[in-house]
Amino acid sequence: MSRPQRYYLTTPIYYASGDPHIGHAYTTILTDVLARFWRQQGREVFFLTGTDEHGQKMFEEASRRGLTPRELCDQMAVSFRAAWQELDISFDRFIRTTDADHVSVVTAFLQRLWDRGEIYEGAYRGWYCVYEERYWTEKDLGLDRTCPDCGRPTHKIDEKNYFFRMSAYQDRLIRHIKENPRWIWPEMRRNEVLGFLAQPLADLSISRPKSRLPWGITLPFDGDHVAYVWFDALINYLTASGAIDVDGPPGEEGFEDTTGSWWPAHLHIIGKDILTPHAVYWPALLMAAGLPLPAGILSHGWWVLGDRKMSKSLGNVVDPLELRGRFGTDPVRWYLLREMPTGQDASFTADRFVIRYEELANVLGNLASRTLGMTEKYRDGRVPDSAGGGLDPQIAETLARVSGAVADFRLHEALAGAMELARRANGYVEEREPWTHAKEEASDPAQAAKLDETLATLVRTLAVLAALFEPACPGKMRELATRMGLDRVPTLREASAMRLGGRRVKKGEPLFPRVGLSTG
Ligand code: ME8
Repeated sequence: MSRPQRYYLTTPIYYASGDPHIGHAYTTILTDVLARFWRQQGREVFFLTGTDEHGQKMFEEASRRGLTPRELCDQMAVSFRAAWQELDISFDRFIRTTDADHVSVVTAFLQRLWDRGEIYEGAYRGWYCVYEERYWTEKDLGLDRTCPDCGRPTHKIDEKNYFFRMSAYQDRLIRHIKENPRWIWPEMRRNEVLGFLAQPLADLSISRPKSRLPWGITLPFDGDHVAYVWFDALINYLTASGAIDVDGPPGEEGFEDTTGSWWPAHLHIIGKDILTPHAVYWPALLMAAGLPLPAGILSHGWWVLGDRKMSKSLGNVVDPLELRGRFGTDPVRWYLLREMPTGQDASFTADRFVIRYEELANVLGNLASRTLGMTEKYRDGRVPDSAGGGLDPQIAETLARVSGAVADFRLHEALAGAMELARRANGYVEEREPWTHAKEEASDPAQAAKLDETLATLVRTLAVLAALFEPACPGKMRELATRMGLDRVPTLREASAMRLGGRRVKKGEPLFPRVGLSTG
């Protein structure tokens, strides 16, 4: 058998200066849904998420709370992990930038760039936004020298810094983006990066004097400085790939050959706010280190309330765990992925949340109840041994639509395709009217055969739906699989070929109960 293809996919590592919010949840669920679809397709997936724990913001937030930075990031790492567990995120590693292996890889990376003459000492004069952890030049700034991204005041900086010769990679980067049209997705973000690169690219400050910021990874070539938080953060993707073995003999740490590791990543999934670090700084750093580039970047839009980005500082974020407490995990996952066209912005509203919840209850939940209920009522819970091919053309069409949508990262469309099949199956029930066959089967064996065929078709479709909904609704689909007498949710391939005749099914309670529908 050929080795399954390996797919390494990553979320951003989130700042450990605050609790997880709906924006973080969205990116992480998006990545999880993609990971689950890919695993269903038989791909070997490595899914990375984690926390970004260094930097000035972290340092200031800890002191505001009367904690050490270490205490604050320990607390927050627990909080992020708990959130991902409650939201059923199937990550393979949770990396923290304070992890020992990460500190070693960042140190080795810095040393390598230093040895290759990619880093030089200079003076930085400019403006810095602590919240965004970003440098700005005077001409970038908004009114009253505010940050052009978040509108907060910036601070003037005039100090010795080390710089990475990023400008040297401008042409190579432009060529790479032009030659690989799908490297940055969606296309509007690719155009944005090309627009940014049409201006001269400056070198990147990659350090802070410890006298101003003692919290970070010490530069191996100057013990009085720590690495700039973005430099440290981006390298997390390399650390977790296992490509670099800092204890290897000199020259064999893995920088020359990443075979056998997860590097290069298949896809970095990020929000549009952090496109420049991922599509400009990161590939330039990798080029300078002589490492292969990730195969792609998926940059999604923002959840907004009204016309403002949801953000902690604006105080308008919805707590995903609070929603989960009221509606359950899967409806939150479903809403976020079904409602936002992947790549675009979407507005969070309670009304839309309820509409999406009802879609799950009235279409999928209803189909499951009536299919399993009728099998219990008319066949004593035993699935009839009929071909059950009544919806085969619709199933084939749906599988093609869903797999095309997943390949194009249009996950909202993949989920819409799954829901459409459930809707059609409900339509099939109305058309076939199995209850009339049930009434007449005692006197007419032809009616019994029709009823068998209807039930077998519905159960078979339900197995396919369990596989199709599993990426978005893994918990509920595990429950559904159990009621169908299966020991786990089948993969798409298994579900389409499965023989279900003779299996015992159980209707159980509604999958999506009609409770607490008011979000107010
Ligand atoms: O930027 N809508 O961390 P961060 C959708 N540590 N997604 C949102 C969102 C919203 N309103 N708000 C945040 C950092 N996000 C760095 C990353 S990676 C090497 C370092 C999501 O905690 C989105 O994915 O500010 C965005 O890119 C990320 O959270 C920013 O998280």
